[in-house]
Amino acid sequence: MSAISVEDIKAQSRALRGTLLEGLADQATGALAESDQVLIKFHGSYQQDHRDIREERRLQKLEPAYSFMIRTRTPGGIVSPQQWLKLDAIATRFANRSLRITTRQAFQFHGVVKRELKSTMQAINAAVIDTLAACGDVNRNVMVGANPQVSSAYATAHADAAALSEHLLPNTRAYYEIWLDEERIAGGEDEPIYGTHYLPRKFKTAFAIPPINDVDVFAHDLGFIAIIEGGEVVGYNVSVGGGMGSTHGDAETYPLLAQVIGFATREQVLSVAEAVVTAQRDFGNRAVRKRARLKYTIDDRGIDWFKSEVERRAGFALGPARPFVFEHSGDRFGWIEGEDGRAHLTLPVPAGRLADSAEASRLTGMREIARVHRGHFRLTANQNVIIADVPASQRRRIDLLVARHGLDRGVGRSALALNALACVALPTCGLAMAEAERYLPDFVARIEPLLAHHGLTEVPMLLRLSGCPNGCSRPYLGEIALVGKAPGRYNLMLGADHRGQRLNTLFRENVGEAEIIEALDPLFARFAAERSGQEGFGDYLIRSGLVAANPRQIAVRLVA
Ligand code: SRM
Ligand code: SF4
Repeated sequence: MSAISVEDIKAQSRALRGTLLEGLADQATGALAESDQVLIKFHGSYQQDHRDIREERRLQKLEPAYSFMIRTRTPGGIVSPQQWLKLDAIATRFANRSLRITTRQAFQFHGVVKRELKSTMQAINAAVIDTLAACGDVNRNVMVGANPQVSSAYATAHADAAALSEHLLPNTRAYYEIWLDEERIAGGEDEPIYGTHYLPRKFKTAFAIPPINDVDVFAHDLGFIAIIEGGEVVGYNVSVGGGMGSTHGDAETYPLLAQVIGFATREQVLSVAEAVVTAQRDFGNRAVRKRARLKYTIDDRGIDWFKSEVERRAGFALGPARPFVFEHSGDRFGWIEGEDGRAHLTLPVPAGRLADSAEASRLTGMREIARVHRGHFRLTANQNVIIADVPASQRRRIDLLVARHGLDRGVGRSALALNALACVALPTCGLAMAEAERYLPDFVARIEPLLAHHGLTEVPMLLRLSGCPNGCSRPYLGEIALVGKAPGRYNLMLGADHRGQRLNTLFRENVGEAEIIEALDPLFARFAAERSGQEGFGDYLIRSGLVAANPRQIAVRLVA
């Protein structure tokens, strides 16, 4: 990488402009300058290359097969049918004929070549969706629980999340000049929240709606846990300092769960968020990028210090945290009746990849549904999709399309397969050490006979695969997780709960498939024999002492 630091690149970027315009015009290479590769993230895109053919291209003395990934900013993962059709058309025309639902309720396009990057960005914006701040050292796409029990709570939390996402956007015209050909200004706009250097690192926010923790609220830098009284959201418990990423062999990096620091009313949400963000801006570690996330700022300085810093900046004290209960962090598949008689259909999307294959025509099927659907779509944090707000008269039509295109088919037959997450990993992710998305069907095929043998096919278990320790599928909250170490080799992590409130523990290091299956077999046998009631696999492993609790686990405070 270049000698110039990310901090300098940001500071010298003229509000995120860099030399992106010039780089896009340069047809001699499919790549951008290194500094622009940093800056383009803030615009919602990453330069990648096709890793399956990297070596072949090198031998042919060709530059790597560069292309760009583009990520949307879709707070709460909501899109209309009209938007869906436009995104589908973009995936088909400019990308690799797939729409990828991410673990943060966004869409990703893969395989967009540089000469079509601008047209693709314009097409996305023509769908009234932008990509600004979907990546980069700023507040990213804001998540919202997509599986509400109470529909009015969902609408309120979504409105608050969308307002927050807007409030924390970088204040730059660069995005509009570069991608949408809007009039150029000199740069140097006032950036009141982020300042010239933006945040030390990425920043993530989620809104959870108890009793479902589908967003894994404690995995985020900042969380808002809806407190519902009399059917209305009266405010939120605020959690800070969660994060998943770590680096193999570097004890200075580790996953941590967020801690609840108090209660804020709905009116206080923006002030609290701004106080948390600016405290991290001013105190986050800018010297060591691997230690730059808010979780380390808090771990180094203490939660009490951080809470008072936030209150000082916000100008008010947080209230005492209020009671809440999370029951699970999974999605609820199939039809669910809303309060208003409208229904919502949650469909499984294995590893979030909507594409046409021999097994299911997910891209085509969803396109056909979008053509007739009058409600909206919600992406879930578990990489699935909800066809939301369906009147009774439309249900049969949607059911027929679901059946015709195999949209209700998961990656396997077990409850474990239905709840599985897998990050993208190879071939596009530049950081992948092992397969994840592409390995999921094979691993499920290996583990399902084992589950069947022990009578556990119907028992929900959270399986999470990540191609490296960065943890994009939030693997450290998996009851069973595989974290990539090398091709075909993983760290096997066990013992998280199914509510997103306990981290798992390293159980076997750097093992292949056979050793993973061998390690799980006796644990499944014991679990099947000794399970107490509806106890989860992770809870059982910790209770029985078969797996030791993660020493970094901070008890998630349910009530202050
Ligand atoms: Fe992630 C980097 C994909 C959610 C932690 N993540 C990446 C990159 C951009 C690789 C890179 O930097 O070159 C991956 C692109 C792969 C590709 O080809 O598409 C990538 N991350 C993803 C997605 C698409 C995974 C998925 O299968 O859905 C998710 C996109 C979310 C979105 O819409 O914004 C995604 N990433 C996450 C999550 C989960 C979450 O946020 O809830 C995490 C763990 C939570 C956290 O941030 O602590 C996560 N991604 C990382 C990290 C480690 C950050 C750290 O603190 O160390 C990296 C590497 C980095 O930032 O240096 C990373
Ligand atoms: Fe890539 Fe690692 Fe994230 Fe998977 S966990 S998408 S391999 S960075």
